[in-house]
Amino acid sequence: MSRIHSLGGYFHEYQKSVQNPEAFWASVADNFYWRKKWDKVLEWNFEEPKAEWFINGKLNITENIFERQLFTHGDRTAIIWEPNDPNEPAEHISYRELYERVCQFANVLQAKGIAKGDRVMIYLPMIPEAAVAMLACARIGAIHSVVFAGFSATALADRIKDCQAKAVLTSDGNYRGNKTIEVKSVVDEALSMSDGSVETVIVCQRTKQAISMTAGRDHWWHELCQGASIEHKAEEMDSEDMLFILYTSGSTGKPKGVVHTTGGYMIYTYYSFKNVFQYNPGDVYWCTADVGWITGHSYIVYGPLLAGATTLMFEGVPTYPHPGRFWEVIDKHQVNQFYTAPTAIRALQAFGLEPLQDYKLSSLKTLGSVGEPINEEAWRWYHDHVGKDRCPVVDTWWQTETGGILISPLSGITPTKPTYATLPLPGIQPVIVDAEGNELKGNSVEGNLCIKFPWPSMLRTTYGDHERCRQTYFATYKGYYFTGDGVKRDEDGYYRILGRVDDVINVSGHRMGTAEVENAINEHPLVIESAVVGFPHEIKGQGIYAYVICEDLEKTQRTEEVLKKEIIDTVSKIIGPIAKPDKVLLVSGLPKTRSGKIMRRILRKVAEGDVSSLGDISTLLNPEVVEEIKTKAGIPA
Ligand code: 7RM
Repeated sequence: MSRIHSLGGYFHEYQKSVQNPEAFWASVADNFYWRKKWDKVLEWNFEEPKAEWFINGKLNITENIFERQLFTHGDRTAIIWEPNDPNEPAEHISYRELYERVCQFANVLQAKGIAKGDRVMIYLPMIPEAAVAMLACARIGAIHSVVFAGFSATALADRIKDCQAKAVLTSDGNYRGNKTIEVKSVVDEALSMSDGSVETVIVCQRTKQAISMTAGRDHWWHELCQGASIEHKAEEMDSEDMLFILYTSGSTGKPKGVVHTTGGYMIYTYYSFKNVFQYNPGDVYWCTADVGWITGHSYIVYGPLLAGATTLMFEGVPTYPHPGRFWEVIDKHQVNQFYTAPTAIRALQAFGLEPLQDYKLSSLKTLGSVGEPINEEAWRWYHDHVGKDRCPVVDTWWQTETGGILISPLSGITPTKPTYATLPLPGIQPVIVDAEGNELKGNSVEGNLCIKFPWPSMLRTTYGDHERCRQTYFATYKGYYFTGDGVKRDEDGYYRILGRVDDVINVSGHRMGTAEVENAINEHPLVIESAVVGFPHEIKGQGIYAYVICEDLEKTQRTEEVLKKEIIDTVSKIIGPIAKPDKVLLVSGLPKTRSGKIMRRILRKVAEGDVSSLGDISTLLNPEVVEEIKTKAGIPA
């Protein structure tokens, strides 16, 4: 179904998808089970913006994962779960078993008064219950919002408040490498900061550490499941009913709740999964992302399960208990498609080839990359040493907002080129525009990446604030969805993503707004003002460089080192450890324009250690501060 088999086939499908998008997507949607078929495929305009797919179609996405497939492959493994500790046994969960666990938990949620349209926060580690929780929400029509379990209490509380969540699903603790992380106490702290919308907390037992349970509010997952039926009739959803909200960073301090709906997201994640990875029945597919990111949603849970695939879920980290763990897991479970992030590749590359030596990796057929631009060296290392020169590397470009992969090679079909995401998937119409929004046609051009026609898994809105969605994505260049990424189209028409052109940084594949980190730094009582920029980092892709103006050090009774550490800890507390600045520079001023805008361009140059082309700084309000910053950063005059 819907599978492309050759490069000619790809061009043919692409043509069809552009000439008649509605007929094209309708034929993909025909593969699914709709309780009621749609009246119209698409209605859209980018002014509001509005995009509606499969209008008046009725369905439930979990019915398409389970009921549609149970007769043909109820016994097939849906999820292989590999725990953090390799000595703990892996779990193999069949489609039938997963179906029963999802139905049972759907009954549990309903018994707790959670109904269609309610928001449910999921703050769980990488255990099968995370997938069960998402699917159970989808089954009853509740809107899930997964928050990465490494985020802080403040970050969790902000998200709970923003969507007025009614329940939180969490665990007692979380194993990560040699650490045990308290998860429940973070939830408790978050709830003490939020405004009472949460009535129910369901706690999954993982580490069995001692935790406190609030009577009436907190319940054990396993206790609620006792006696709950394993049968459940799925709620009927409209194609445009919300499936989930996922918070992501933008260029302002406040994360946005990106909204995805049911029908379009379902067919696009399925279609892109099958074609990009060229998944065949019986293959074992492994994506190393966390379910807290969009990659985990679309390509651990929904896409693979809709395609009847076996998807591996890994609880641990790449280097525990040794830097060969990924390769060990690939051999152990005979993984055929492996999908990870450049930051992980670079981190493992730093250990050399030794950790690879004990493993065959002969099951591998396809390697994937996602999350940030992959540098040529990492691409080659991945291709030559992990793929042993015989596995195509699919460099998949997409975003939380796009819901699924938009630009990528199809494995074994599209000829690859290191660092290139290559060509758009069928149905995707990328355009490159200059700063004024003029479309740059033809090959060998560089500019800002936009998309000019809707696709089924496009974001519909930002939760509770449609105007923000319009402003952020549809107002910069009229008539286009603006991605925020710079891009080059080369002489072959291949796309190479150059990275963000806005104030968003990408640290180890995690997206962060510079303003978000600044706000966190500013929470420290001695901080007056701060400015954050990204700088090239060997492993993380980008590191975080913070310029901070503080109260007079002498009055603070602290050494510079102590103050810097406090600032770093503040960020860790407010956002989470992933947002910790790599470098903090205490300065007396920040370079500003006359209108008071911080000149980040200068700060970026200093952070890179390259001040040869600072440009004209004479228009600055305070040009003298640039010399001070250069000196403090250790750049010779
Ligand atoms: C899937 C995901 C989105 C941003 C995006 C880009 C960057 C993602 C690639 C990439 C170059 C890639 N969603 N990005 N994939 N850059 N090549 N293959 O990562 O919302 O968290 O981030 O990530 O800048 O705009 S995300």
